[in-house]
Amino acid sequence: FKLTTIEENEAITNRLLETGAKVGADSWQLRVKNQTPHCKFGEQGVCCRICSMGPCRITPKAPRGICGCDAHGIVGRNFLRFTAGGCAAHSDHGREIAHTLYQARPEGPYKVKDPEKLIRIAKEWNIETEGKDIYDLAHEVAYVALGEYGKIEGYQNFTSRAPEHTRELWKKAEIMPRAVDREIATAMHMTHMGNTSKPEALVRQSFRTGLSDGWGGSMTGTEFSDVLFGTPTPIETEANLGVMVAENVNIVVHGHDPSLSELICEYADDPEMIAYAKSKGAKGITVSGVCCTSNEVAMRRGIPMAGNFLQQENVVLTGACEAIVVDVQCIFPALGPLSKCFHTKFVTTSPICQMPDSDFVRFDAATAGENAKAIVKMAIDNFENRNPDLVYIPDTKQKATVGYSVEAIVKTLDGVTNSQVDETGTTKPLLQCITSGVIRGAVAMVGCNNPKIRPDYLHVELMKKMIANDIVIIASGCSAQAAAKAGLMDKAAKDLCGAGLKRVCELADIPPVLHMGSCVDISRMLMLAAELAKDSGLNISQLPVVGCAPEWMSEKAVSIGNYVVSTGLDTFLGVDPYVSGSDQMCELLTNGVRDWVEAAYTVEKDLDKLGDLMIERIEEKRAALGI
Ligand code: NFS
Ligand code: SF4
Repeated sequence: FKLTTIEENEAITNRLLETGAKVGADSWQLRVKNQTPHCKFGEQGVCCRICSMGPCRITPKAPRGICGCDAHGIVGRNFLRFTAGGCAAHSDHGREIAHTLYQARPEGPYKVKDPEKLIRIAKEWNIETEGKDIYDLAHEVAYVALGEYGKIEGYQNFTSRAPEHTRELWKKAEIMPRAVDREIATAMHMTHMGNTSKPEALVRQSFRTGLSDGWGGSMTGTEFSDVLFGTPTPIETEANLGVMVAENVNIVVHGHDPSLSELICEYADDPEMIAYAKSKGAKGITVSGVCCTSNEVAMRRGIPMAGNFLQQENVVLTGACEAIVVDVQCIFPALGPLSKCFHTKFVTTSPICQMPDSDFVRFDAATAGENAKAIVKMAIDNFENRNPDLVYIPDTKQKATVGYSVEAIVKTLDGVTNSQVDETGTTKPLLQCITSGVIRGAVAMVGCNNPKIRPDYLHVELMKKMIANDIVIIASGCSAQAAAKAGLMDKAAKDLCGAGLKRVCELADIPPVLHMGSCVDISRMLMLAAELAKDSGLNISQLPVVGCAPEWMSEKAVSIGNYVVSTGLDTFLGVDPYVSGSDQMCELLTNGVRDWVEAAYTVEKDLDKLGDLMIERIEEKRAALGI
């Protein structure tokens, strides 16, 4: 067993960029050069353009904007707006899923695959379930879920899943999340010209907005995706560009919303479609994915992962991609012009994500079946337009076992310890592994790639360091894909672990890096933390668990960071969230907020220091518990 190294992946990329050069394609690698160095004001967060008296930039000579706002107010407002953007994206995705559930019908295309979970949620929300048709119940629950976005009073329903202590902290700090749309609107209102410029208030609203994402919109996305498409269970798959197959029609799904990709997978598997592909000279159809939509279909169907965020152009550069079909978020507008250099169809499907140089097939829950079929057919018809001289699919790929929902983790670990029978079905076996020290703790590795960091380097190196120190990794998003591509989700990777974690991997038959899904599925990590706290009688902040987004880039990642910290988990970042221009904001985020939520941020760009700090933090928590 051998990991795929960063150098090997870079060699593949370089080879693909040669093809790009041949056809005159642009690439992020070239655009980064044109954009460097970045604007210093922007980097420090001290540029304000929220009114037309500006833009104002803070310098030692000009310490205030025209309205008199100082650096702290400007940095704080920018941070809150960043959060609001992220929360809006995640939460609107969740709303789409709730809307899809609202349209579920027994005859399809959208059905209820996990009725048990639906009933569980209904009971939590005090919705009568007795004697109700499951589809009637689905519509009722979906309707309530949609109402959560604009509820007139009260807090997000899902916050009742958080431990009592955590909710008390939220109430005391006045960050308990109300309606999702309201938190986003409040964020925009507070940051309008002439409103809040006090850092503390801006950070509080950043946290409340983040919490309405994590314990609201994102959790809605995760839970109702499970209801519709099934709660993930462990499944085998593969990762890296080598999953594409030269003889087949290659369809790549990219984006975030599984409503589209699920149906594409379904039709690509249809015997009629496969026969059609064969009639066009292909051997079959291969669907693979990029970014979080890939995580969604990998977790539930074992659909292979072609790559993560910074590999999205690479799938087109193989010359063997008949269609890259996207829904929303993290999609490079570059795919439009790039696809024009090849035969590739760039198919956009959502009114939320419209791009030049794409074929727009408006995807709608009511017509989803026909839409998906038309897209698969479009890809097949495009097979004959390939230029064989441009085709190069690197044969690099790794095996991966994925599908670790909270339910799956609990079930998998049931067998590991000699715990009492009555403790199975809880997180107690996992807790026992942690208390005994066989596992020292856990790191939630999440987030994107960012050209400021060698793609995947921090993700993979930190994970290697953690597992060697008996710290288990739960991963999601592009971080999870980095792990899968490297080989860290192959069960054989247990050999890279310390003796304790290795033993657990053997007993439970799991890889040391557990794929928990997409970025909205970080809500699964919240639920796991809440369960661990309840089952142990500890507060979440006492658990030897931390979060880490070493290569993050998107607004969504900041919203996530805010809800993870607010939930009581220390969070480590490898990229600064444009706050270095205000010492007051830095002090609040890395220290001050600890008084409200018992956790804070750490920003550290050095790989070794970042890893050491996380281990230190985990060991500190253990020492405080006397374990
Ligand atoms: Ni998360 Fe998923 Fe990837 Fe980052 Fe984008 S795909 S929602 S934002 S880049 S991890
Ligand atoms: Fe400048 Fe104030 Fe307007 Fe911002 S709000 S652009 S700091 S005048």
